[in-house]
Amino acid sequence: MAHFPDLPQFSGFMKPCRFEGEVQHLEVYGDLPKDINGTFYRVMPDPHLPPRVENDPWFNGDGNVSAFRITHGTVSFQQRYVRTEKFVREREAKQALAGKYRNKYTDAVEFAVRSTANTNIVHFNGQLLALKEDSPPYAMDPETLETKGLYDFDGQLPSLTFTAHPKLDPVTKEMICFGYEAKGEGTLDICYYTVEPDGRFRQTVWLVSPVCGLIHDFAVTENYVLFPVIPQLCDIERLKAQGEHWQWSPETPFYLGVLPRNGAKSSDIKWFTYKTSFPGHTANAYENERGYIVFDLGLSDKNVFYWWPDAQGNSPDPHTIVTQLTRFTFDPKTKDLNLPQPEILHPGNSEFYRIDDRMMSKEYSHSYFDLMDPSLGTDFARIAPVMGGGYPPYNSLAHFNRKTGKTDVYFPGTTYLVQEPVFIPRAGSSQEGDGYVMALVNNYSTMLSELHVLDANDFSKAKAIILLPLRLRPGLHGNWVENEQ
Ligand code: V55
Ligand code: FE
Repeated sequence: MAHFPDLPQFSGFMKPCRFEGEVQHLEVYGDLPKDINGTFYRVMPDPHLPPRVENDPWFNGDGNVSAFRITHGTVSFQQRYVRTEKFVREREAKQALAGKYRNKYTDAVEFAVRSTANTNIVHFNGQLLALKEDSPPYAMDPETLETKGLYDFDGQLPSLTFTAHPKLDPVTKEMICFGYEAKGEGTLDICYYTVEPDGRFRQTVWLVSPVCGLIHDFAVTENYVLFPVIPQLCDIERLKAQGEHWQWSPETPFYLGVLPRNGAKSSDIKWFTYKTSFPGHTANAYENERGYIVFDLGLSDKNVFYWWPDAQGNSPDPHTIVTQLTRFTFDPKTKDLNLPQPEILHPGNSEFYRIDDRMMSKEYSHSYFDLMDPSLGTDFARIAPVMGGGYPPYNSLAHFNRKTGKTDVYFPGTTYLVQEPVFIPRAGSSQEGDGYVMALVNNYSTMLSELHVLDANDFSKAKAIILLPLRLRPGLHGNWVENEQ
């Protein structure tokens, strides 16, 4: 096939970008603070060739990494695809060879590793790790974005998989990780592991999940790790029959695995349950003064991944899906494994929660996230024809302050949607929430991308708007890396 399918996920703003290269001196409007010095790395699923499977979901595109380097008020941009085995072999073959999302039984050739490296890009121990949760990381050079290769931590990686959401401890600098389907597709095995700042593995604990569910994000407190299982289940027989990797299971509760963070044995895991729900991205978790776990995450009562329906083919109308920032507070030592009723921290339809990362695992008050609030005035009639589809849209950035209960909202305008924010600490300040918030913004009137920079304490307007001469496809995750790192 010589072009992308005429489907929402390949149309309008969702048309694959596929650009590699650099642009120096991006246009800057407003006042870009001179004390922002570092690089914003982010990754988007961006199919480099038309897919083998026509209705291929957004989640299956090839990882294309963008780097925005900011120094003393100037910005340069670079973008490069991760040279995964899939990318390299397909480029040589001049056609897609990998088949369905996470189903090797639909491939044209046999791959050693099927990673698309499209979900997150994390800086650890001097290299960038491009992550897809079905595989080990790919390592990249932070300066050149050259792919160094598949990275198994010099042979230490015990799991076939590595989460797209590892946590970096701001104090010990260790990386806390896990893999699920860790002994192969359809397996119940979870592997929990932590890596010292110099790359040495410190501990590995093998766990067994009650169901073969999707464990996308997780959370870490001072003394525990939490594994929220999405009731989207994998079945190896369905894979062999060339079916979908995931199927929504309305009979399956929301399982939350709770494991001591250090020195645990496999049998120490406790599986708490709550009514069938969709746990989205986590904001943070910590232990309160009573020793209870406080766990903040996005929670929906519907199947957020509506493109993977249940066994009967049912899935919700995307317009009816709402995710809310939700707080579970519970005693990790209790024998009652039913989670108590959670509290809704913010009523809006939100996702992509970020915090001041220095507060990871600690009691905190500030979170920053994407919000969809149609009452803000988005001109849907105007943008709908060029929006494309297959992903959940958000029209504003929110700053929620738990201490005051107040939310500030940044609305970039009637023809814009936003991507995931990142928090940038102000140089020289250690106070939580003192800094900037940055996010890529899709401009549907120019059909180009913009980087909007806000003062974290003033969401009334952007401090600076950085224009790209390009349209970047909606991405998943990114991170800010200070120059001295
Ligand atoms: C997610 C994203 C993925 C994936 C599994 O956002 C879960 C959640 C971009 O790929 O493969
Ligand atoms: Fe994610």
